[in-house]
Amino acid sequence: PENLADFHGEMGSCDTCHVNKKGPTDDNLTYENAQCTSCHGTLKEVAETEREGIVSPHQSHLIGDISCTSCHSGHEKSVTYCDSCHSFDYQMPFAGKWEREFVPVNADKDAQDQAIAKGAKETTDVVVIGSGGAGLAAAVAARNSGAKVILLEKEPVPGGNTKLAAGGMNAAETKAQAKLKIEDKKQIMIDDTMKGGRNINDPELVKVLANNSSDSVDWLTALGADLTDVGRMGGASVNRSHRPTGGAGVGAHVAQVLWDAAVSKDTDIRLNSRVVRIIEDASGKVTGVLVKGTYTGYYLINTDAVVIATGGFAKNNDRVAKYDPSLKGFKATNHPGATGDGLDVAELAGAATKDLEYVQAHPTYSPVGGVMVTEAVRGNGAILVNREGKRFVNEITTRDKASAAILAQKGESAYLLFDDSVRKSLSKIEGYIHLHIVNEGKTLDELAKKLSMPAPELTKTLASYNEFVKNGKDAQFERPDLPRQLTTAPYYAIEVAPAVHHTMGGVAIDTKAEVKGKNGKNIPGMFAAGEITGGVHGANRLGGNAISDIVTFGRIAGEQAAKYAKEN
Ligand code: FAD
Ligand code: MEZ
Repeated sequence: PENLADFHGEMGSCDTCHVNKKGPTDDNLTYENAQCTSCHGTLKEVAETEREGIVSPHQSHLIGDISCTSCHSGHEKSVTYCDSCHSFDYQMPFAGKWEREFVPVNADKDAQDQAIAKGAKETTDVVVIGSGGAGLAAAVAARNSGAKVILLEKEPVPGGNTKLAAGGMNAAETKAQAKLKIEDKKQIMIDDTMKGGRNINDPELVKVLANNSSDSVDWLTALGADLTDVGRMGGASVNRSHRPTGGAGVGAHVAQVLWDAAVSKDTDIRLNSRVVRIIEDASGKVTGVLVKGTYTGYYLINTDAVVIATGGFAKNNDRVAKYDPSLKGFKATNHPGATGDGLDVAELAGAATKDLEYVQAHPTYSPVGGVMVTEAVRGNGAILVNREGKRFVNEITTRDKASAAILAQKGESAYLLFDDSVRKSLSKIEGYIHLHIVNEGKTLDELAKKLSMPAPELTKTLASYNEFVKNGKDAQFERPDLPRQLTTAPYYAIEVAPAVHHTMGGVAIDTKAEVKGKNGKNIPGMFAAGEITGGVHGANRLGGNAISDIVTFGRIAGEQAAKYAKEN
């Protein structure tokens, strides 16, 4: 047999997997996945049978109930979804290689036109496109406002980039900050955001971001989130990045909380469902969306309003390089769906865009692990050293500056260096240890030897850095926050290099998340939120501001879309 379907076919007939011979009845493959688990057990049960010590493919940071068919495709070669970021050597039956080709949204125009001509079989109040944090927050908010919502996600797994977010969610004047006696002001968050964005941000959007940030933390907390650990991110004047107790990754947690809320509110969520066109009437008002279901093909949904929450395009290097040629060939920290389809769909429907030329590299990506190493490691005290064992930059400067400084070092990479006290301060680090990307030395000399670095130079660097911490002043690079001396063995180092991380530009919106048209007028019924939009972050986003952005503007977009649907 060539694939799982042939293999199962030898044991039974098509009804081993399908409810009828015609194949799948929905794009979530609800029936088919239930058949997998009825024979093989749940993901958790399968994980329990795996060897200890391996990175389990059945236990991960992915959210929701991950479908077996995300990897084990029936009629094609199976692929390891994790390989879209990492590179694991899993032994999987009938395995193929992870490969993706970007298919433009308007590639199949004739078939699309035919599906539109057939008309819609269903009608809803609000369609949300994308199941990342912005889309899920919009769906929950729209459901709370009484709207009927269909949420469409093109990937087989939900959560977009949101599920990968690590370091935290920025918010000012929060209860958690007050408890930790951190003095912060919304105005300082506004000032930091504008400065980090080189002052080209839309100031009205930045005000909405900062002024609603603590409300958004409260909103998530009321849904069950734990955002009580507060740390520092690059470019921030104070500690305002909120994450779960102990320093666990913020994104998988927030995405899971929003997912659970959306599911509990009976949102109609459809995976493997790519929106390829937004339909408007002759006056330019939104009337529907055209969907390509991976299994069910093209179909039309009539809707009063649409929320575009399709994220950015950092994983699409051709598109990135078009806007910033210096990033050609760079790896990306993003999930495989961050290709920019939503931008194409919005532009084809007349949306205006802004700031597309600003693409951000994250300074600390591990090329070995295929994973971004969170800024929170530096925020909690790690330093950056080059191959000569020397520091070369203020480690918590903004990302554009830190990335440029790393690229200027020999080998165009550097080492993120920390001690056991930093490890203990941030549970996210355990994930990097689990992925085998961390070098460890019982002494600094041992670590230097492992890294082929001059030990005396590394020792001198640490001694002078620890002296700066003691004196409360970094006399070398003016690092503003010096959380702890690095004196507790063992010592650790991760090789890091910049990778494309965030696309600041996108669809132009106003403070109500309404999309502005190329003609200068808002497009009736079209809303957008999250990384698909431009204007909030200016030329350079501050770490921690995206999760804040997607929750605040996601909620606004959902509420406004529901209100619009009720009134129209
Ligand atoms: P996403 O979460 O990317 O969701 C968009 C969804 O839309 C995707 O699932 C995508 O598949 C889907 N989609 C796209 N096109 C279509 C289509 N045509 N039809 C249907 N579906 C479609 N920010 C912070 O503030 N703090 C952090 O700690 C942090 N850490 C990060 C770590 C990593 C590794 C990465 C990659 C990013 C991090 N960010 C962080 C940035 C932040 O996670 C993202 O900017 C944010 O989550 C984007 O949310 P979103 O909902 O706009 O988009
Ligand atoms: O906002 C981000 O992208 C972020 C904080 C990432 C990280 O380093 O954790």
